[in-house]
Amino acid sequence: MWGMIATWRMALEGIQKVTPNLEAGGTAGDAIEGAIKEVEDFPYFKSVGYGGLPNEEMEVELDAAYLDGSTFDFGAVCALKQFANPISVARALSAYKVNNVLVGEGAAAFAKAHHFEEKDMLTDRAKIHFHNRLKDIEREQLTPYAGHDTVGMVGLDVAGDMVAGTSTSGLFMKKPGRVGDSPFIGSGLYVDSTIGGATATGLGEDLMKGVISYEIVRLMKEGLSPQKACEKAVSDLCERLKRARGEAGDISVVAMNAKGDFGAASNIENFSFVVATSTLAPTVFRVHPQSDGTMRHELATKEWLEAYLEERMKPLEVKE
Ligand code: SD4
Repeated sequence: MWGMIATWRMALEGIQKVTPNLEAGGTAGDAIEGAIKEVEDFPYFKSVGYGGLPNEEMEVELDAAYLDGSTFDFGAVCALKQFANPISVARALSAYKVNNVLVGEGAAAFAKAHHFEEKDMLTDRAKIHFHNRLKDIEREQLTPYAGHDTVGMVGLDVAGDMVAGTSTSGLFMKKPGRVGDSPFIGSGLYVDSTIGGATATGLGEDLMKGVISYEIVRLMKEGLSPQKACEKAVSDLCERLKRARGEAGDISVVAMNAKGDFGAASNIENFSFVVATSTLAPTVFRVHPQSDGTMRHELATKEWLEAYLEERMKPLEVKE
C-alpha cells in the first residue's frame, strides 16, 4: 500500500510526477520533497515558492517544513529569502540532531553553505499583484490578508514509512518576519507512521491556536477515520474560535492514515485537494462543507480543473 494526499489542486502535477516512483518502492521522503519542489517551481501559484506573493515590503519570505513520521526527524525554515526550494532546505535540516529550525538570515546562511539553488523569487507577475493590491487597499480598504494556497502533503510508502511536508510564502502583504502555521510541527503538519499524518492550510494565526495537524493525528489514534478526524478537528476549532473571539479564519485540512485511508475538511467553500493511492490514480476533489459539520467531496470536473489553471495564468492588468 502507498498513498499521497495534498492541499489544493495545485499539487496535482507534482503528485502525478512522483507517484510512479512511490509505487515502484520509492520513499515517502523523496515523494514529498519531489512533489513539493514541483509546486515551488511553478511560477503561477501565488502562495508557494517562485511567484509567491511578497510581504508588505515587496520581499518574498518563504516558510517550509519536513517531518519524518518514523524517525521524527524534523526540519523547518522560516522567512527564508532568495532560495528556490525551501522544502529541500527543510529536509536537509531534518537530518541534524539540533538546529533543526532556522529563521531568516540563519536559514539563508545554511542554505548557502549547503549549495542550495539561489534564486530571485519575486516574479514580475507578483510585482503586479503587489501593485494592484496596494491600489485596492487604497480604494476599498480591503483587508490585506485575503487569499491563501499553501501546499501541504502527507505521503505513505510501501515500506510503511510516512512523511509530511509544507511550503508557503505565507500571507500576502504580511509583516516582514511574520510566520504562520506551516513550518510549525503540530500546527502546519504532523505525522506518525504508526498512526497517520495531517497538514493544514488557511489563516496560520488561527490554525496554530488549535495545533490542528497534531489534533487530527491524535483523533486518528483514538480510532477516528481520517475523514471524521478532519471534520471534528475543523468544527471544534472553528467553534472554539467563534466562541472566544467572535470569528474563525479559513481552516482547511487533509489527512491520511497508515492504511492509506484519507480525509479532508474545511470551513470554506472553495477548498480542493489531491489524493493518489495504490488503488486511486491522482485525483482532485473539491470539498463542500455541509450544515451538520460533515463534508461532501466532489470529483473535480475537467472544466473546473482547466478553469483553475486558466484563472491563475490569465494575463494581469496593472491597475491605475
Ligand atoms: C500561513 N497557513 O502562513 C499559511 C497560509 C496558507 O494557504 O495556508 N495559505 O498562515
